[in-house]
Amino acid sequence: MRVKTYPFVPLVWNQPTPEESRARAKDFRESMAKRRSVRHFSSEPIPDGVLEDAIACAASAPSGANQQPWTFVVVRDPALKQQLREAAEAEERESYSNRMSQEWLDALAPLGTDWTKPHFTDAPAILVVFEQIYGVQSLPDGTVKKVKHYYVQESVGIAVGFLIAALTQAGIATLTHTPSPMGFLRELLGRPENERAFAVLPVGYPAAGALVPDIGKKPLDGVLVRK
Ligand code: IYR
Repeated sequence: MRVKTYPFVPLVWNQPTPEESRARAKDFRESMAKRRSVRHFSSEPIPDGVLEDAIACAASAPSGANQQPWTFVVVRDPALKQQLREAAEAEERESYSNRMSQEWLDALAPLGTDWTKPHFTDAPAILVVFEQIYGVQSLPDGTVKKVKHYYVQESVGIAVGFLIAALTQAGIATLTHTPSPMGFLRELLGRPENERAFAVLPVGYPAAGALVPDIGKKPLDGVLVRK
């Protein structure tokens, strides 16, 4: 069966002046440069609607064949957050003691991370981003068809970038946390077989007196190649 193209419509495009472009690029760069990964959260709630807007921003990201291979789960229930914490800490404890190589532990040592994950219970909400390894289409005859997804990890990575930028813009702190292995997330959150956890992002305000490591970013000259 031949697949039809979408109808094409005129692009909505408001071109900024060069000065406006420069000013906006600088403003955004400066606000994003202040972002820090936060590991100590207060329980202060997030204003209504902020997470929904941030997730809608993430879900507007480009994706392979516009398949949007992602699901965002927002966990606010304290009992479920506690369960997630216990499961994550059990995996992390095993990873830090037996699964991670000495080289890996040495790479992390300056950041002071360990198996304890208090952010699961301290932050007012936990976002769990799932990648949809394949799509599931229900057919009129009641059967279900698997749909191949393309560039899933790239797409979900871009969406998480949008999510972090949107949260930062809204003044909400987060951490990109990848407990390993992550199978417990699909189980505890009751997600279907075609979904695999991609990242966990606790969200909220930093705890009073929260400390962060005094790290820097590479200078532009170290990451930008001009030809
Ligand atoms: N998942 C572990 C270990 C960890 C790995 C990397 I790479 C980090 O940048 C930070 C931590 C943990 O969350 O502690």
